[in-house]
Amino acid sequence: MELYSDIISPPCQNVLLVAKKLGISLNVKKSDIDDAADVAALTKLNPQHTIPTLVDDGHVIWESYAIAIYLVENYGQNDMLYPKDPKVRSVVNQRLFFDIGTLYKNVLACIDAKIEEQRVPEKLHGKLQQALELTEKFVTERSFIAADHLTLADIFVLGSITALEWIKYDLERYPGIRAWVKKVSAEFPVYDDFYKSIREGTKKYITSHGLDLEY
Ligand SMILES: N[C@@H](CCC(=O)N[C@@H](CS)C(=O)NCC(=O)O)C(=O)O
Repeated sequence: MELYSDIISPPCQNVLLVAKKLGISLNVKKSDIDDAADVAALTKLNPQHTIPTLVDDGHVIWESYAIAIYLVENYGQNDMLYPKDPKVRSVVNQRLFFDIGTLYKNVLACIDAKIEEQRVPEKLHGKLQQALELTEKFVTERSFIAADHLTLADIFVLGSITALEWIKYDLERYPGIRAWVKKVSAEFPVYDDFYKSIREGTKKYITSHGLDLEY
């Protein structure tokens, strides 16, 4: 299975972590979204030319949440990451849709503003704060964000929280999130190395693109 990916992209990080949890080895093809040749090659597979894009024996799928669900449903030895029980799954889905539509959306808006305007406007800051307050509530209601064990929702929300480093966001006010980050990352024996590669890749990207960002 090939995954077109770049470690600095949170949606790619999420899919890579899901694959690690499932014990799937992916043939990772590094795809630079700023490189015309890479974008042209990707566009042949995915008209939306987004990473991550997965190719499984000719079957092409993109959108990280859809890829993650596909991997669990096809290759998971059990349904732990995406439970089949409708009530449990509905909570996982709620958190996943909260991530794509609210949390990650606001994290990304803040990162874009920081890159383009060197500052995060008050209004965006407020929206991010509201999303983080909800996240704090979710991670303290149960052992994990959607169930009493790790699910896809933990992996995706972890990606959004990790991305806050782009804007050097201080999580001091969110002790629940900080404790949950430790618990979720401890679920991955390779997490420290994985995190190191995110940091190194992101630093390289910031330098090579001449971005005025402290990271
Ligand atoms: N909702 C998509 C977002 C994917 C996405 O926008 N990825 C960015 C990199 S983080 C990308 O490929 N941008 C290039 C483009 O849109 O052409 C997902 O979760 O997979």
